[in-house]
Amino acid sequence: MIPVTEYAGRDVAVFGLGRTGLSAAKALAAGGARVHAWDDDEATRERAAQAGVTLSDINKRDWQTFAALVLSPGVPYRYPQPHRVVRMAEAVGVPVVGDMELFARAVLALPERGRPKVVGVTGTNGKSTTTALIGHILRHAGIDARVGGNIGTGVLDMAPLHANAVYVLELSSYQLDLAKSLHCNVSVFLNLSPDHLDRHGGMEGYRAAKKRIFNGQQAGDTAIVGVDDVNGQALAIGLKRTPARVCQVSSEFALGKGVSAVDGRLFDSLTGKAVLVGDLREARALQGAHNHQNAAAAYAACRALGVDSATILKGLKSFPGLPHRLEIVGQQGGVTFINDSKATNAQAAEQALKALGRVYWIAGGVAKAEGIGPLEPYFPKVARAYLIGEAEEAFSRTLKGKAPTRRCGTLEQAVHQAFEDARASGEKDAVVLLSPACASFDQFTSFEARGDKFRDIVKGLGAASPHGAMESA
Ligand code: UMA
Repeated sequence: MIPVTEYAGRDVAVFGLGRTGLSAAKALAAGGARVHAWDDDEATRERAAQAGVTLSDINKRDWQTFAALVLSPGVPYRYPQPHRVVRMAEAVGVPVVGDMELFARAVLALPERGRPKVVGVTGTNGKSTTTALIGHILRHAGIDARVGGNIGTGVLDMAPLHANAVYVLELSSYQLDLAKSLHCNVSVFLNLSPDHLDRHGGMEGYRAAKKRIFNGQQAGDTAIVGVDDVNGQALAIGLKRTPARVCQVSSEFALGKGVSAVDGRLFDSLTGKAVLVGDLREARALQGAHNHQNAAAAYAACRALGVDSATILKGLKSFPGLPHRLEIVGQQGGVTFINDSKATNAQAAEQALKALGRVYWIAGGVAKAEGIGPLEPYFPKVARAYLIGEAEEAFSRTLKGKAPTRRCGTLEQAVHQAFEDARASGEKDAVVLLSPACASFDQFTSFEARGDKFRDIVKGLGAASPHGAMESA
C-alpha cells in the first residue's frame, strides 16, 4: 500500500467502495486522515465494512468539514450529469480528486531524487496489453517494475514508493479526468476511437481527458504516440510544443523517425536511421497489427527508460499475454476456442477479426453507439455469428444478408451451437471466437466474469464430449 499523508488529521470523504475506494480509504487512514467512506449500494457497503473500512453516510454530513472528496472512476464526475456527491462537494468548494491524483501528489511530495519513475499508458484499445508488456520487459531487464491502475489494481494498493522503482500505470479517461497533477516520465497514447462518450459529453471531452496524460511532462520526458489512426496523427502534430521528446509508433507506416512494426518487422528509427530489431511474428502473444503497435509502443517506452534493444526483444518474445485478450482457452476435435471478452467495442473486436481467418463468432451484450456496423469489411470471414444479450436484435439486423446468424440468448447456448457447427463443418483449424463488441453488464458483472464463464463452458464441452478431455492452452 502507498500511505497518503497529505490529509493527516483531516476529514476526507471517499465515495464508491470498489477497488479504488477501498484502497483509497485504507491508504488515507494509514496516512492519518479521518476517512468517511460511502457507496450507494448497500451490499457493497457491507463488504467494505467487513474489509475494515469505517462507513459514514456522507449524504448526512456537513460537507464544509471535508478537505477533499475522493471519487471512484466509475462514478459520473461531469457527464451525463455530476453525481449527487460531486454536486454536494462543489457547492461548498471541496476539491474532487481521484486515487491517481493522490498517488501523483505523494510522488511529488518526495525530494526529486527520491521519486520513482512513472510510465502512463492510455488509449481506447490495447492499453492493458501494453501496460503489462512494459512491466514484463522491465522486470526481464532486472528493473523493479510495478504494474497497476485501470488494469485491475488500485494505484494506492501498489507497493510503497521507492526511488528505484518504475510504476507502470494503465490510465483510463475517467482516471485522467481526476488526476490533474500526474507527471509521467513516459506517457504512451496508443489510439483513440469513440468509447465512453456518455461520460465525457462527446468525443471532444473524451479526447481532452486522454490528452491529459501529457500534462505535466517536462524536458527529458518522453511522449509516445500511436499514429495508426487519424486521432493519433493529429495529436502527434499538436504535441509539437511539449517539452517532452515526442516518439511516434506505428504498425502501418515505416516511420522516418520513431518505432515501426509493419508486417511484424520491428524497426528502431529513433535516431533517424532504421535498424531492424527483430520479427514480432515470433512473439506468440503479440499476434495481429494492433499488437504490433502495442509492441512498438512498449519498445519505445523501455528504450526511453534505458533498456537495450536486445533485452527488449527477448521480453517481447517471452510475454505470455493477458487473459481475455485473444486468449486460447481450449482446443478440441480440430476446433480452437479463443476468449477475447475484453473486446467491449467494435474497434477492439475488429482487431480480433483482422488477426484471425474464418471464425464462428460469438458477439453481443450491451452494444456501444456504433454497434457492429464498422465491422462489415470482416463479415465475409464470419462462418456464422452467434448472438447473445441485449444487442441480439440490432446485431442480427446489421448482419442480415451479409453473414449467417443464430440468436442464442445466452453465452452457454452460443458456445454449444458454435462448437457443433464448427465441428460439423469439417474445416481444418476451425475457430470459435468470443469477441463480443459489447459491454457485459446485461448478463455478467464484468468482461472478466464473461471470459471466465466462456472458459468454464469450453472446459465443460471437453468433459461432456465422447472425444475425450479438452486440451487446454
Ligand atoms: N457507485 C455508486 N454510485 C454510482 C456509481 C457507482 O455508489 O452512481 C459505486 C458502486 O456501487 C461501486 C463503486 O462505485 O461499489 C464502483 O466504483 P468503480 O466503478 O470506479 O470500480 P472500481 O472497482 O473502483 O474499479 C475502477 C475501474 N473501474 C471503472 O473505471 C469503471 C477499474 O477498471 C480499475 O481496474 C480499478 O478502478 C482499479 O484502478 C475497469 C474498467 O472497466 C477494468 N475500466 C473502464 C474501461 O477499461 O473501459 C474505464
